[in-house]
Amino acid sequence: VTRREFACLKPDCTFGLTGTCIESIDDPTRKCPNLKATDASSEPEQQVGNEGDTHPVANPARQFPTGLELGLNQAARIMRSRYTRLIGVLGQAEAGKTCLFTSLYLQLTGRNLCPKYRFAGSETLLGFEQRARHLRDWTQGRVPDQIVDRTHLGNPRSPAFLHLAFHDDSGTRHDVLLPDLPGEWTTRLLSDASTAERFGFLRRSDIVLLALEAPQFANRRTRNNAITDATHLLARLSDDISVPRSIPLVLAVTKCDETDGSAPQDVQKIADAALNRGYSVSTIPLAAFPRNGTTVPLGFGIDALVTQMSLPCVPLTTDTARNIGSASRSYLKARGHR
Ligand SMILES: Nc1nc2c(ncn2[C@@H]2O[C@H](COP(=O)(O)OP(=O)(O)OP(=O)(O)O)[C@@H](O)[C@H]2O)c(=O)[nH]1
Ligand SMILES: [Mg+2]
Repeated sequence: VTRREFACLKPDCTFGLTGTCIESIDDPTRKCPNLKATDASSEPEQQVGNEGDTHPVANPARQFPTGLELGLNQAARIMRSRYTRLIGVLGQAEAGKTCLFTSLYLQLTGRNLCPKYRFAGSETLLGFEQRARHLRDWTQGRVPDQIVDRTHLGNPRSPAFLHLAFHDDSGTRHDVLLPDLPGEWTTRLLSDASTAERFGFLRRSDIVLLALEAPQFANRRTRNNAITDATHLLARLSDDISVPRSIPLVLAVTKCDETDGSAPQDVQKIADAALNRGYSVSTIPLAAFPRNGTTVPLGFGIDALVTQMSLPCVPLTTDTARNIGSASRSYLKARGHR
């Protein structure tokens, strides 16, 4: 029996996804009273959404997903049923994480990435549509000031995932799970290492995106803070969350419409810091929703992001990794490909 066939009744425990027991019980599959086997025959259907995700439903009657978001157990269910890439994301409030995912969804469903990538479905269609609703009011080509709502979780202590499936031009289907976390989680992680455990699912992810705001790195007033915070975040990632070196990091540099479509030079310091810690790292300049008056196209860089999500072992042209080859090999080995 593999660890993914278990789910814990404790709301904060992510064992179902991470294999880590919140109470550090030795051999939890045998000794933890809260851990329940969740094979197809015994797993009770869960409410989709964060609330109640880790509690079994008292009424065993079949419940249908709301399509808004997936909790840890539903994410684990998808990962069990087919090969799915888990995309880890970290980034402070307003970094542009939700906009990135919304743009990814709109680019795929709007057939803007065809013929290279085609939308193949989502188990969280309503969740994406809910995030995109302000954009539906987009009038006369003007981007609304508030593009998406700030992210709040139904259960503030448990991550929520969006699901997206797409085909590449060879016809291969890719499923990805995207955790849309509130920026407060990252901010809190910086000040309080004891919150690292709720990011435990990152240890099982296929790549980890660090959302860094280009204007913060370009502006002289904010540059030093941005560098300090991002470097500190890397330290938390490796020392406190213990993200394995085999998981590639992607510096998702958001709002690059404000920096002429390229990542500010100082972002390279973060790439170097990641390399020094033994990670392979790529940098992707992005502009999910460029401000009016810029020449950078809508969804700038999203195609590169999709490539990185679907082929994490292929270095991009903006790749800064010196050791991506060996990292990719160990990544593939860890995922059982080679
Ligand atoms: N210039 C520019 N601004 C953007 C872009 N994408 C997002 N923004 C702005 O950044 C704001 C915050 O974006 P969100 O996606 O909500 O940020 P977030 O990281 O999800 O924030 P939290 O949910 O609070 O953690 C948006 O309301 C936009 O005003 C972009 O491509 N260019
Ligand atoms: Mg958000």
